[in-house]
Amino acid sequence: MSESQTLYIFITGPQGAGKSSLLASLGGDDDFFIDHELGIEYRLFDIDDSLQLCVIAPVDGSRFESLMEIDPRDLLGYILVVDSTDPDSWALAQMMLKTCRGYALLPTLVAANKQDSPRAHKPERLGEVVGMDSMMQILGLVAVQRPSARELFLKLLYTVEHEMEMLDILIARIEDLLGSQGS
Ligand SMILES: Nc1nc2c(ncn2[C@@H]2O[C@H](COP(=O)(O)OP(=O)(O)OP(=O)(O)O)[C@@H](O)[C@H]2O)c(=O)[nH]1
Ligand SMILES: [Mg+2]
Repeated sequence: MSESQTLYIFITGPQGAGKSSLLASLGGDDDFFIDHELGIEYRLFDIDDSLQLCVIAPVDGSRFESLMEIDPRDLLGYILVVDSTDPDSWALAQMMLKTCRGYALLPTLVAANKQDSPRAHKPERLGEVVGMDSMMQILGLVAVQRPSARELFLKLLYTVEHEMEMLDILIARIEDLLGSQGS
């Protein structure tokens, strides 16, 4: 019998950015868990008998033990939630992102949250400050609104899929090239 596997998406971001709101908006109460001992909040999606997707956020956003506990091979990517109304928090957000991507360089979505607020800066402005890198995208978010949360979450999954497709194309091309070079 094959063992069941859990894949992870890690949510990070400064205090009050909207991490818990995002997790809450991604489904109902039944699949949402808070583990006070481990200091994590997470949501589980049962994909089938052998696969689960766990979307996880530390209760204290400045702690990364829960990330380091995850085998990088089981990590699909990151969501950095940032308060678009609070530029003072953006430098910290940038450091948090560096910590994650230093652990494992993976697809990353920067969520410029609270776009419903009149004080919100545009996602592009946040992108200029946090800095855009490979496998990174920025998207506006209203974490307290379910459709917005869902769209953002799917966007990360599409980004992961895109990266995998790129690798498939690369492997096929290299196989071709090496094959045509003769023995
Ligand atoms: N207007 C608005 N308020 C939001 C949005 N997302 C979150 N908030 C509010 O911002 C506050 C902080 O949101 P949380 O989801 O608790 O943020 P957090 O990142 O989990 O914060 P900590 O757990 O303290 O690190 C709450 O009062 C939310 O209701 C949003 O999209 N728009
Ligand atoms: Mg929280």
